[in-house]
Amino acid sequence: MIFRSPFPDVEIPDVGLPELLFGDISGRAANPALVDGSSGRTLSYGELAAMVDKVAAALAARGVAKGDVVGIFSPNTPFYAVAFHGILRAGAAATTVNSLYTADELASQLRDSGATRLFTISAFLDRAEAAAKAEGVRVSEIVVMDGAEGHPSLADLLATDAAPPDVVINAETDLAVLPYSSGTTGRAKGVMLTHRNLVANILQVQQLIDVGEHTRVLAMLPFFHIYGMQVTMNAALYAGAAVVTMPKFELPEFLRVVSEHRTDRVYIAPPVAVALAKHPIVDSYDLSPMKVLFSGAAPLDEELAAAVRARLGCTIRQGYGMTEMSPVSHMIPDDRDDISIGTVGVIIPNMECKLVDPGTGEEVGEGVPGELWCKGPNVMAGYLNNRDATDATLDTDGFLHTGDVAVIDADGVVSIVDRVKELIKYKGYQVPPAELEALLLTHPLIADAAVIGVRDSEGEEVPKAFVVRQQAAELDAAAVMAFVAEKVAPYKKVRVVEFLDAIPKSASGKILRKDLRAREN
Ligand code: 4UU
Repeated sequence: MIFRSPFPDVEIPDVGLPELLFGDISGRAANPALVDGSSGRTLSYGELAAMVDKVAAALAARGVAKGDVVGIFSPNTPFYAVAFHGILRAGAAATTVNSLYTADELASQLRDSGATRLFTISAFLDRAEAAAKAEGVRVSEIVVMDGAEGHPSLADLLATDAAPPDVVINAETDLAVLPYSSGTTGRAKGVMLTHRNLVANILQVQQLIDVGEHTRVLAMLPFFHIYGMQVTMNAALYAGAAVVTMPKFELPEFLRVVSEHRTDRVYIAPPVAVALAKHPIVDSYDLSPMKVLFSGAAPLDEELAAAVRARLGCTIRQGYGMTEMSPVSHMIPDDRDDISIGTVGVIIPNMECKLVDPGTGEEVGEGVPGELWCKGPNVMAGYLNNRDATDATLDTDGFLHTGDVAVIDADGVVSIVDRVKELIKYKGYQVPPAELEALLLTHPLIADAAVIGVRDSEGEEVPKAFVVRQQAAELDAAAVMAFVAEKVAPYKKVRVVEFLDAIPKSASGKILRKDLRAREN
């Protein structure tokens, strides 16, 4: 049984993303496009579009062309958007890197994506330089946006007299971005999203949300992650909103920016809702400008959301998506107060879904949980250089197998109820168990290891490692956690350790994660 969107299809024009966003800004050239939440420094739409052209021209003059990949390793600032759209405007694809990555994690993504240039900021230059020197990394130049000795700065790129290159984007086939996601299994992989994928998703959500030139969006979620990139940056710029950037989440600064910059649409992941519901300092700020609080990237607890609504008097909405879907497939439209905030709402236009029993492979109907499969113009082209992973995720009918278990009710409202994939989400960030398992196995005193997500006392999902010690080895939980913490971004840390005599495995040697999960209940 196919479930369709309750909305009619929207038309997806055959244009590249920069063309969609900046092709006709004549009516809004003087309006604010990006505002630095810390300094208040503002780029108007006219300035942004001109800078994007300059960066594209400078990159083209340096030999960057269609088919190339350029990395961005930076926190959210207005200049992130300049670099991002300059890269796409030059015909290259942007691979966006998590700001918390260690030099080794950064090197892996640069190597795998084949990036030849990297944009960063001076505060991240140590990690960027170390990664650029790593074996197999092809980065030949690091642009330090705010400037650093021995590297070109963004100002240097903007000083070019060259005209923007005459690249013809084939929206259907040309890659726009290569964010990394582990998908349903294994390590992080490059997700090939075309211009059409990104353009489609922006237009698919547009009529479900009240975002326009009157809107001020808070962009605290990182632009490197698909949610920040597409929902808070690109969809907002398409609509002509002002995007107020924050480099990271800190509660007092977040509250100050909402109140002083009067952001009326605020995008968050669920842990921020916990702070908004409970923290005493919330009362010290005037949060009345915040009209809509939108949550995604992990399950939002309905009671928690209701507590935030009661305390702050704002409208709460939820969306569901996945990097591989550019990212949105379901959301609660702005005007649907009747839909429970504990659900992810309805199927967005141009998409269809199936629910499939993970045990039997049979399609199920209303009211019965099944793995959610989705199809639409926003679904990725595949994983970079990884045919097997692509084939395991995207079927021959074009349905993406999400690895999430959902239920759909008689009104077409969808709830996410479980996950059948390995992926762990810590505060909305992806933690791929396969990566931690491989790292644990490099420890000389560890014979075998498996990692799953468990709930901590606050209900937050955290990575737990099951570890088999080498014979007679002395190794305690603290040592295991310290070993991992030293090598990975902080959000990937193992937070619980249990020692076992053996890791449960199938005959073919696959870790039986469901047996490990069953031990937890
Ligand atoms: C339960 O996290 C994302 C995308 C987030 C997003 C998308 C559209 C947020 C708001 C929005 O409007 O992408 P990934 O690739 O990092 O992680 C995808 C996974 C999903 O497969 C699911 O397991 O993150 C989980 N997830 C959710 N789970 C994402 N959103 C939700 C949600 N409820 N609302």
